[in-house]
Amino acid sequence: MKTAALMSGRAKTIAAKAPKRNDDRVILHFDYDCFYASVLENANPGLKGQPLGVKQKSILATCNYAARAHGVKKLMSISEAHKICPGLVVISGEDLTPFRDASKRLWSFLRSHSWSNRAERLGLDEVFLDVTEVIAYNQELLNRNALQDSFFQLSRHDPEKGFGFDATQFFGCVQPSVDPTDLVLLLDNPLCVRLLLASHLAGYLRLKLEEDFGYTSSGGVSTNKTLAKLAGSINKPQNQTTLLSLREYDVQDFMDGHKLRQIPGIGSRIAQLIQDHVLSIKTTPDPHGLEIGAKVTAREVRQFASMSADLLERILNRPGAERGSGEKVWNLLHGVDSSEVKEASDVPTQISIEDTYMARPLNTPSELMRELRALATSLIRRMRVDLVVTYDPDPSDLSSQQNTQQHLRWAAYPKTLRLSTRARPKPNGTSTPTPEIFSRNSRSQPLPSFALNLKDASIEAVAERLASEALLPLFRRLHPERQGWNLALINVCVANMVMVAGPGETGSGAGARAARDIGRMFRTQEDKLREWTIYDNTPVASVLDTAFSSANVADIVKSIPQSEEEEKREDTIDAMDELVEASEPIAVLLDSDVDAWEDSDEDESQRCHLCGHIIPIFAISAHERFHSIGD
Ligand code: TTP
Ligand code: MG
Repeated sequence: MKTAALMSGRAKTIAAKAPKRNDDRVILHFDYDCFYASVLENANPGLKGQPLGVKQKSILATCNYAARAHGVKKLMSISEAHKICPGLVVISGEDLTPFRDASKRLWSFLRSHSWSNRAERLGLDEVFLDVTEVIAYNQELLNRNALQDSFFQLSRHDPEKGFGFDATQFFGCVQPSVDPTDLVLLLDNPLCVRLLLASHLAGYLRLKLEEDFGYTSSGGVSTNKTLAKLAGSINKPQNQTTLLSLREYDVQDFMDGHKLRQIPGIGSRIAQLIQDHVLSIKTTPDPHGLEIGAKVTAREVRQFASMSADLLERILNRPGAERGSGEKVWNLLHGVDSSEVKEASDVPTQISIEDTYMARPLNTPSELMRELRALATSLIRRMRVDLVVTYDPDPSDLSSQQNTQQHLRWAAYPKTLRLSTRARPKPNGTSTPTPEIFSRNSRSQPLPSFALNLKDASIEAVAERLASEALLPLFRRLHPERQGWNLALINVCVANMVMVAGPGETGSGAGARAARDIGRMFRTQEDKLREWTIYDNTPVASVLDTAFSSANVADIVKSIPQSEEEEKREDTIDAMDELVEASEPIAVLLDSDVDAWEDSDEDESQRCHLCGHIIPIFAISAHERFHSIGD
């Protein structure tokens, strides 16, 4: 009685102005353990058990748990790691291909278990899975008289496909913990049954990831993405946690214990504004940024005098702030998150390739052209791997029978090409870079049609043209100076994907027709582009050198006709890109494994404005590159 009274009293204080959480969905979150290191171990099983670090530039992108046992940490410098662990095996992780491939394989397996096809990757090593439907189906099947011998059906059509499990207990950890003797009673609660079933499904899938693919993982089970991700981070590695949200304050207590910045979706800028308000301070811009949002907990913010969604909206109301941020944050503080797990698609939303030049900045035309060519080659190669499919030709189409190359078509094609750069921070008298260290400048234009030519152009030939005819002019618009740009990073990216109907979708021969449609559409586009594209038959390097070394450079650049209309069109594209980026779901802002990074004792560190991780200065470029990894 006493407990019940206490419970209802507490529930009332929370309910006063708390947003309502919808617990109808069941969401699983997976985070593969020391992912890059695991990929390399699987490729070379002899490495298993040895301390292993994965190198990118001069830092460890990650390290396995054997290395972590010696005190080696993610993003540590190689020299520091060797000092701590002389036996550390270090392998290069510069080529992301094996990581992307493994990520896709694991994601494909997981996605096949969402009956609503909702399986969303976050970076390369995290996946959200909406399993609401398969759980509801199995909830109906559960036999209360034989709980210990339950069978989880993975298919509606094949009752034999599934796994046996003991429904008298949860799989893995439960938060808050539950006394097994109470569980039978709790099973009267349908939400508890759903979460229990989901814990077994998560356990089964994690086991399959390990047995069939060789990857251990950490798992979170809850009713929305934020809660599932936070739950999953409680017991790492190789474990899972179900957040049992049966009573309202279970979720509130869980959320209250988190520092503001640990909550996925609350970026460092938002966290700083709220923290300043709650602590009645004005943080002077701190280049280290270590304290942002780390001083106040969700509880302190929530219980702050007159705190509400409206007050948060006022606190966050700054130029460029997104409307509704106050409500979004207020919801997150209460564990409310209605964002959907994105529907799985085989087509990436964008493909982005970049390289960083922290040790040696990029400064001269020949260095620049070499880099643009290399980036363009990787980009075209990636586009052909990710976006091109084979199709059966239309038998009545004689031309297609003569050329096997025509059996390839774009399943989707990007409309926009973007080039971004970041200069090295200017020395400002201190050894610490300013927060602008992360700022990038970019320019976009429609992707030239030749980039989609599959018929008679090699990857290298297309890349060469892309570098000289599109990327170089974009670069000049960003950096009109002849040389000495002092660049730390160049990124090339294609975005705004358009799906192309396949033959199976619209009848025989549609693939070939679709391919012709693309050609037609881009011919029109190329006609427009021709006005301001440099066409020159001289080899690329010399075009560049001439352009940059002759006194007429500025004239050449200026002479590229660029009508007001063109200018406007490009601005619109830039603005559209920004819109696309700005409207990207909070997923891009989600933290991964905040804890492991918070305790970094690096002196020279800075907080990443995207994810809030504390990054040693020397690791910033590699970390930034990590954020830009597309699908
Ligand atoms: P994380 O999930 O942060 O790390 P992890 O999977 O290696 O380790 P954990 O067991 O703690 O989950 O990042 C996933 C992969 O992304 C990681 O294996 C390496 C890569 N990565 C970078 O390359 N640069 C970075 O800055 C970060 C954060 C990750
Ligand atoms: Mg991981």
